[in-house]
Amino acid sequence: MSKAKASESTSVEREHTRTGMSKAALKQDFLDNLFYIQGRFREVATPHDLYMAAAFTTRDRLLKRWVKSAQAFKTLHARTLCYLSAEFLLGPHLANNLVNLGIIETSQEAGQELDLDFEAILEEEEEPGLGNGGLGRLAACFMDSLSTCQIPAIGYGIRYEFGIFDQAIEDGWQVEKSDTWLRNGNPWEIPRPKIRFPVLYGGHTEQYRDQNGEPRMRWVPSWVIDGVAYDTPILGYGVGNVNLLRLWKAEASESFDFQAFNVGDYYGAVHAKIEAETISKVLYPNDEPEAGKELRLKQQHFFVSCSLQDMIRLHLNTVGPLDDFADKFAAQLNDTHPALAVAELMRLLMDDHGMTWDRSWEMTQRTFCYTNHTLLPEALETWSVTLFERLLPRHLEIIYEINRRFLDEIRMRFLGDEDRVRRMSLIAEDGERRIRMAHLAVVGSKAVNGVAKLHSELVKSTLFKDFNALWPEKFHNVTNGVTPRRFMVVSNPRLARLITECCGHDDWIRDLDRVRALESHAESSDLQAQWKAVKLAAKRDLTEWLKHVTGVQLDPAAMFDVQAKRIHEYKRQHLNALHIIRCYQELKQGLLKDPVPRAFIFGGKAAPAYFLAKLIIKLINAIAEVVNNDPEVNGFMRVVFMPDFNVKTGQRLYPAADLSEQISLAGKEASGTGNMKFSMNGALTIGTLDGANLEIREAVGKENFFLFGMTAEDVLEKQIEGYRPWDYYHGDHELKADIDLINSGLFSHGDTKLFRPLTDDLINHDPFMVLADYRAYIECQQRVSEAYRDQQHWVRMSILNVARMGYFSSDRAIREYAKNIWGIAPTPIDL
Ligand code: CRA
Repeated sequence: MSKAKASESTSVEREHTRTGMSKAALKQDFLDNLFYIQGRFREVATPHDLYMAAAFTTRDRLLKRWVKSAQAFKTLHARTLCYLSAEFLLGPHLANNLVNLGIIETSQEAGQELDLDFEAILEEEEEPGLGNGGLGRLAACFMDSLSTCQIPAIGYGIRYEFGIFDQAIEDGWQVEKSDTWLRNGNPWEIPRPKIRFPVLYGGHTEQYRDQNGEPRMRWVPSWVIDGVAYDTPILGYGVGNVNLLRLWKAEASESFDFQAFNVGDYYGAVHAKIEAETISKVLYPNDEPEAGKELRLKQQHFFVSCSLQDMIRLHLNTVGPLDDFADKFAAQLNDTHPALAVAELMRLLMDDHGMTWDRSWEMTQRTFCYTNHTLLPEALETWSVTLFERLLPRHLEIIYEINRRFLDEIRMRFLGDEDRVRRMSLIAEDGERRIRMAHLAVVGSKAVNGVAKLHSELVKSTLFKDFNALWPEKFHNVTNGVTPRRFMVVSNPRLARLITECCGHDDWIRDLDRVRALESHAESSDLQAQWKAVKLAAKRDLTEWLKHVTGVQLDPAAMFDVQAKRIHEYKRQHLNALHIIRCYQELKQGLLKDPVPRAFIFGGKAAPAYFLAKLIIKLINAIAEVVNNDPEVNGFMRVVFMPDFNVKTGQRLYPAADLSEQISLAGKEASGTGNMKFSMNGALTIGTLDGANLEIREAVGKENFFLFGMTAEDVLEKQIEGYRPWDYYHGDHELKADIDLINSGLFSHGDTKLFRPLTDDLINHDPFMVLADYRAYIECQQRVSEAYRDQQHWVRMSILNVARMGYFSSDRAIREYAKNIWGIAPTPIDL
């Protein structure tokens, strides 16, 4: 063989090893990566080395698709969606990428041949917990669906060094441990040290005249830091499309002259560097956060500024002049956390790129779209004008000017209606002057949406009533969805196989509407038997794992009744706890003749400073201790609090649930997405008419959903007429007995004060009307137990739930956004 030929064939071989999908190629690349990247061979490799080698082997296969996608998007000038989000709750990458590449089975076989424990390798991965709950996880599902639906997209966010805390339970209390996801390195990200932008803070602004004598503004900051890009490829399922997740890390500025500030002050200079890096250090651990923390505002400005500068750079590099920026990009604001982008884009276009106000404003309004995720007043972000002035003086000027022009428009439209002007202003003037970020987002966006039908209606009729009167065409609904790849195929492979078998194809994975084919088999006793077996196997797996992590032994034959989500009063985990106490009392009193055994399973983190939420966790664990150790009842009921609910542990939970608790007070849960994950895995829902529950119930059929409780309208009425929880407490002796049992000290080793803050709050205030819905909930739970007795009927309902979940795929949500809001068409990538 000639020399040239030999080298050609080795390069083909190498290409094959690094990107080939065959078992042989995977094995070879795995061993190569173990050796050349981890510096280990099989015999001395730690489990973590093996995981890293598997991750790099998978990443090698993503890169080819990534580069292809980037090239295609560049040459085609593809219109691109930028998803701006302070949170991306991604979950482990490895299994998901293997599924999306279509090589999970081949990899399992390759692992077997190399004598590897495949499950143990998957288990090694620490998930990037860069989010709190639903909002962050939604962003991650959307990234998966954007790629799968072949929409060119970039996700922009923050590369927090510490994501959401790890939760441990000690003596029944939540204890927070710091998350260390980066400790052992992150094989999925590629640092881009050259993609770096300065971010300005503080100082003052000044006017000057440009070369043409035009007056312009200049911002003279007192502090500059750099944002550096870290890229993670996001592959779609069964397609060549790879989108980019670009997260920013804060570093001390290279361009800013520290020495000028710290002459001879070496310590001071290093301190400034550390200070700069705190910006991307830690995720704020509050779901639906209370506004007000200075560092949080710094974080918001940080990632928004980097992202917009990056978009402008990309635009100038590919398309050219900035005049058609809004044709190249649509930018989705994931809640108000990135709403500063409205002012920042104005600043960049005017101050850095010399555009006029009018042109900049037109472009800004055509670029942004805004999703609202909550109506809870305490979660609506406002920033004090004083703080703003100190940190972002130029943005404050711009916001004032946006507001001045906007309020002029209102005064013209609604003559003499100063009350309306006050309500709609971007600045709240009652008390300390504050900037209303939601108003900034609405005014600066071309489209605003809620995340479920009911929520979007409430957005229009309550929160943004005045804005809806002004711009009715701006308001939309896009009901949330979740990705069937992670939440069915990855987490529940047995169920996925059964569905594929039953449908005769696996196209449902990319087109979830096609699971409807199951409907016609719902009566088949053969399918029912297999369905039951799949559920039982998942329950066995969970039982074994829970025994291992908590010591609590469940009975896989019992009904698995699960509530897993952030702990919050509005989600009413305490209502669930009251039902458990009711069951306990009835068993103790021998009132139940033939009880249906239940395992009550909870999971969820409480914000570290949220006292009542933490007390609810303690209460659940306290009840668990008594119930699980009482031989009189523990054959019929067990209670377990699964620690550290996150994407990874959630994936163990969803497949094993029989009953999904979605019991928030109507009108409070914007959508919920756990409700969808449970239902897709064959759990039946007990729920209120809240968030997406309404639509789930319509989709699966009213007869296959356990509904109880007040409607959002009832709630409003009750609030107006004056809600008196005290009356419920005294009017329902069982309810009273349940609450009194908590206060008796039975669950707290005789301490009658421990849970008082919770019970007193329920009896006297009960802001989320637990007591008003108690009776309806208890009765509904009795219907659930009755239904569970008839296993054949239950399994049929379970099959129908899955069969009718097509609508709740995040692919559907993304297609709606792409068509109705962004105006972006798919760009398929051929390999
Ligand atoms: N906490 C809502 O409460 C919703 C998600 C995603 C939330 C959930 O009902 O499913 O958003 N809201 O849309 C939120 O984060 C800032 O508001 C959530 O996750």
